[in-house]
Amino acid sequence: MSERQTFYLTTAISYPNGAPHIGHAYEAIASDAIARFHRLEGRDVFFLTGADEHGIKMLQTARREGITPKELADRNVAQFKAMDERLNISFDRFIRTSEPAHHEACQAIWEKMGAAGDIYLDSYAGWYSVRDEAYYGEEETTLSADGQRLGPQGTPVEWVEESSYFFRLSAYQDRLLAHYEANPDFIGPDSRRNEIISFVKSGLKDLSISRTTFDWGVKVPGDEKHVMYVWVDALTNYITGVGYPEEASANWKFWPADAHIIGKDIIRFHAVYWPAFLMSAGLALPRRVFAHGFLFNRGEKMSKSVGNVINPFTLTEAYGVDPVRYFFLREVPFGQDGSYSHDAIVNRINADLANDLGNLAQRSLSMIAKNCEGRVPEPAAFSDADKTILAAVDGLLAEARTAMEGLQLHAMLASIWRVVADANRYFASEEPWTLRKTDPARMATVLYVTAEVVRRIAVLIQPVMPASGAALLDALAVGADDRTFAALEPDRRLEAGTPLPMPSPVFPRYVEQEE
Ligand code: ME8
Repeated sequence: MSERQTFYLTTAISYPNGAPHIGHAYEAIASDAIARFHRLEGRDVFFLTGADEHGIKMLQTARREGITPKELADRNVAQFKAMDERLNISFDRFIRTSEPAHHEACQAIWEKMGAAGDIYLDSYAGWYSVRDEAYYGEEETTLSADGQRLGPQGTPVEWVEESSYFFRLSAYQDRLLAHYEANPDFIGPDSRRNEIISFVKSGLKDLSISRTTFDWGVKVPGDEKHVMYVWVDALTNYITGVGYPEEASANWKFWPADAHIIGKDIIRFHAVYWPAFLMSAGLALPRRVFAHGFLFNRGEKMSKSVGNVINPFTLTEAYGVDPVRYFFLREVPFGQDGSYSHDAIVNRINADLANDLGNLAQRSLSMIAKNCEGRVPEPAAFSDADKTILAAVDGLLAEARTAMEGLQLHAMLASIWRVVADANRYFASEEPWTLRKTDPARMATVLYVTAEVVRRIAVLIQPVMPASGAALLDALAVGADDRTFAALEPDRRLEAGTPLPMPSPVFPRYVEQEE
């Protein structure tokens, strides 16, 4: 038997210096939908997420709160894990950079880069932003009205001088550009790819990769006064996560990653530094780095029940987990910025979920319960209208695959809902409630076709709405083994005569709370 194809997906690892916010939830949801999609394809998926616990930012927050950075991390990591659980995030491993195995991996990759001649000791002086954990050239900084020097992200910078190890990033400029050229999908979306190419073309300076002013981090092997720059440590999580440096470990087969999903603010670290480190260490490069956009609350007042603080917990409490997952992935073109508001979320819930898909399922299934002895009806020969809607729904898997290939999650959902709309028009124009009296055999066929459309759509929405997809499949008595994309092969249809449970609505309307 041939090995199943592997698929390795990662999120960024979050800074646990505060509670998780909507941006973290968004990244987790999108990545989870991608991981679930590939599992439904039958692939051997490894999905990594985690926490980035080192660096001066953690140290400073901990000091302010009068606790150790480890205590701070422990407290917030529990919140991140609770968020993942709430959002139904199906990660295979939650990595923490404070784990000993991770320290070992960082030291191993450091030694490889050193052995390649890419690390040297010097001293560093420059404009440092604590907030960004990055040094900037003078030309990248500006002076604010009150005389504060600011980095390119608008954060305060200060002049810092210290002894530091450097990574010979300048030596990788041509190799990086050649890699971008040869692998057009390496960086996505295209706007980010162009941004990175022009950044690299403008010239790369060697990178300061150690610090001596604090010790909360991974020690530099052989020179323990230094801890590694937090980004060397953070990026390495992607290989620690699959067993590095033990290349004999069972999970190393997953490397290189198929996709690193990150936000647009950290694309440079992932598309420039990380591949250079990997080249230096003689390791394979990830196949793709994809930057999603930022989410903003457009300042619209959310409803009272949601409260003023819009965090992932209050949001899912108010609207439900699957509707929130659907909203973010449908509303925001993946790779672009997006915004959310109470009205926009309620509109998606009521229009797309309750009215379009919810009603289609509930109306057809309750007619079957009442008029077909609660069994999948026996269809007669298909009319042209039946064939047209079946062809449309049969074609969705191919469309979803194409969309997923480009990580266009919103396009996948748009295709599915285009067919949901077609199916509603089909149902309305066939009028099965009239056929009940005039032509019961034809009614049975229309209900069969509609139920088959619902089955296929239920399979396809599982990556985005796992619980709702499962509930629809339960309502159609689809067995646990028949819920993958293999069940969407052209010859697979609902089996007539299968007894069905009493249907209950899967997508309730959102009703405004009395204020
Ligand atoms: O950057 N909308 O951690 P982090 C969407 N530890 N995404 C957002 C967002 C928003 N408003 N705000 C942040 C770090 N993000 C590093 C990563 S990876 C080796 C190390 C995204 O907690 C952000 O772009 O600040 C990043 O991908 C993720 O949330 C974690 O951000």
